[in-house]
Amino acid sequence: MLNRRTFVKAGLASVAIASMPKLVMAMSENNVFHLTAKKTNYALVSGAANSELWTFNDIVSGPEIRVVKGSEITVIFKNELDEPTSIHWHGIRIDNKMDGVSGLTQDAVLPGEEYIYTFTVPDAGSFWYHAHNMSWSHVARGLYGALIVDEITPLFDKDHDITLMLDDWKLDSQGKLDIKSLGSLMEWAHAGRLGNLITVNGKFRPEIKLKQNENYRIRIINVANSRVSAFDINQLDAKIIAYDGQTLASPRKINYSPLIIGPAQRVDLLITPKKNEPFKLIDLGSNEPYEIAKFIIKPNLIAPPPVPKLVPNKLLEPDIGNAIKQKIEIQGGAMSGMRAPIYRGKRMSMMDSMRNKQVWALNGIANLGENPMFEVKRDQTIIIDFLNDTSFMHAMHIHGHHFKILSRNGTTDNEQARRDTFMIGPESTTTIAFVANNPGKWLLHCHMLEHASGGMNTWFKVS
Ligand SMILES: [Cu+2]
Repeated sequence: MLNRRTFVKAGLASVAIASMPKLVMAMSENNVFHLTAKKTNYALVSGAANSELWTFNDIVSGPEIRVVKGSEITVIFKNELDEPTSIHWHGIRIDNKMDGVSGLTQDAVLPGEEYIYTFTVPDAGSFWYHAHNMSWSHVARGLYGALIVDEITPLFDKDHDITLMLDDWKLDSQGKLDIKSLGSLMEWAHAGRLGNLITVNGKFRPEIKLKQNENYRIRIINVANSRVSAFDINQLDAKIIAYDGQTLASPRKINYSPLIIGPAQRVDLLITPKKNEPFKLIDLGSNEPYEIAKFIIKPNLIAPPPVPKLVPNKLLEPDIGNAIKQKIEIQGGAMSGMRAPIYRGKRMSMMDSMRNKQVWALNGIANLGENPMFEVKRDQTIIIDFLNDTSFMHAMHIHGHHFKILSRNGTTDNEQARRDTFMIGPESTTTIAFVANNPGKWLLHCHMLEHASGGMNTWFKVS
């Protein structure tokens, strides 16, 4: 039986430790970038056979796109794969036409074709881009990259601003990406696709070099299909700078552990190594602690410089008193008593639900219908009450907007964080609010990609 530990051992036995896996920067001229989706042979475990991955520009963790807040960027996308695909710019409060959702805001880009995305990035922060056509397969194969928007005056210089994209790969007994299990009903109806190798920027357990007594912004982006990561950040003496690309007013120490970073979520940490001692980034989200990376500290006997003053983005404050309300019940999956959902306008039989792998639903409906789940007038505040009536945790993502988390399980949320993706546990409730100020057709779905394709996916309209 192959398990995570086998790979950890194989990895350690066969490889020299990977060095600092800095992301490759996307080259641009006047903010024009080129991304080409293609097949790439890549050994995920050193010494193992190559896997056929699908990547942007042949790079595992696609090239990092880095731009300044407020700029307009153009991405010339070419699809050199055999399947249609598209690119979604996760967390960007974007012009709806450019959101990249195949089947809702655009048709998928056919093999051999080109598509041009042009949009403005209104917020400084940590974002990412990924395929949004059959994403359960395309993202699992490697179609993603970081999109980092700098403040007009960057708070940290490039040596002190580090992006770590965490991915979770499912490898077969040869150490190659397990393609056969992609799309299995087992994965779709349970906790999604869970792998056995976690990489950082495409490398297994890298070493990251930091200098003692200097301030670092560490941007953690969870790009896994479904794995929920968790970290004891107090053990790292870290503070939170930002959630999902939205910078806080000041660095925040948390008084709980672990900090959960679910699929598609981002957390920026402030880390200032005080001691000349290495430390590890340990993922506590699995059954056993999993070492993800090791920080190596170079001695540096200076007094730590002051932490730069954080600059939050300007987001509209929800008008709670005049809000409209919507309830969303998350249903289905294994171990649930859900009645077969409505799919493409018809109530399915249980057999059809399994056959179509539509085993999840939002308010009784699996996947996108012709009509939106709800419609909001532009600039209206909406409060959404989510009830998770399933046996699994979910990562609910809203396109085109950031929301405020008002309460969880009836208790006011202390942090009132602005996010684009929130985690909700089994049999739990969460209430969020946002000003629907971005017109268009927007997706609302679980970012555990098997759950989304399996039905936990809907859309709403801002008119
Ligand atoms: Cu889910």
